[in-house]
Amino acid sequence: MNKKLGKVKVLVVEDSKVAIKAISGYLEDIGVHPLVAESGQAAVELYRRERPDIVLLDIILPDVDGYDVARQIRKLQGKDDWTAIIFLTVMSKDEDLARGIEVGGDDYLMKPVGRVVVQAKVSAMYRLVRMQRALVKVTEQLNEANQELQRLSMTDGLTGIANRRLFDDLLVREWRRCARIGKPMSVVLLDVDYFKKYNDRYGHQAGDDCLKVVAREVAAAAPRAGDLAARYGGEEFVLVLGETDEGGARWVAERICRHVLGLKMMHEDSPHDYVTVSCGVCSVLPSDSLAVDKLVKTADKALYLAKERGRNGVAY
Ligand code: GH3
Ligand code: MG
Ligand code: MG
Ligand code: MG
Ligand code: MG
Repeated sequence: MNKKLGKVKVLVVEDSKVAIKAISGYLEDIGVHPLVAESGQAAVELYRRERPDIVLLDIILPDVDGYDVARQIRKLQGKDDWTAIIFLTVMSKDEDLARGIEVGGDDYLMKPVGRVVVQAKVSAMYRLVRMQRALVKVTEQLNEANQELQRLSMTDGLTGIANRRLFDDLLVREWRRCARIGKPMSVVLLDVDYFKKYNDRYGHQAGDDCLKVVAREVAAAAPRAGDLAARYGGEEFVLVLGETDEGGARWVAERICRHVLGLKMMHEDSPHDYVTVSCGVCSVLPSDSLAVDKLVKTADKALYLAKERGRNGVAY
């Protein structure tokens, strides 16, 4: 007896008692205890309840015909419980077979059919069922891996917040959204002050840790759906603030400056004694005639101004 087949769930759909007895006998021989349905309706019910691996399907039945049963099974099955359908019938015309395949059959056997053929066909079909399930599993794993890659491709490795790529993407989307609803939007560019000196004095590792802390502050300032906090590059961060005018953006930027200073991360080579950030703010009412990159360029100019004015502050 083939031990593997002991687990196979086979549904025999057959209205002739004699045929049921014969086919069941062949299956029992190889360790399969079949479910039996004697009408099309009973077959669909049993399929729904038991989700068999293989259906041996007669065509001429007392109620609906086997073609219809096959169609209903194909409609009912999910993508991860594929069932093999083997027609087993006296209908011997080429067209009958073609129709069986067309409605979702995987094989077509003509009665009378002997023990050896039934057993071999069930074995072969079960091999296919297992392969199909393995394929579904691998596909699921691939999908998960893909999603993770997708997530990683948009995440900054050091700080865990969004990276430049996601920023570029979201900026344009937010621009279009705000243009559509006629609301202003803002960009805040942030840059850690005297960060080269910070690295020089405390080391690159401490510099990395400092960037992680600043990133957390920046991210906390972007909690709404249309907001995004991203690492723009190096020790620079950027905030996209949807539906936010200049007043709102300045308020957010000033709060970040206060919070970062309030963290009191020692920076002995800064005139502020602690790590600080400078911010450049730009707000616009997006429209077709205005280019989206103007927003970042203008915020960058404002940032330069904030640096000139002594850092640890906001310019616009
Ligand atoms: P300013 O106040 O004008 O912004 O001066 P700054 O020193 O912060 O600016 P500058 O552009 O001269 O130096 C930026 C420094 O940031 C230099 C670079 O080594 C450092 N940096 C960039 N990315 C990283 C990083 O991922 N980790 C660490 N530790 N340092 C970084
Ligand atoms: Mg029949
Ligand atoms: Mg910089
Ligand atoms: Mg600089
Ligand atoms: Mg800097």
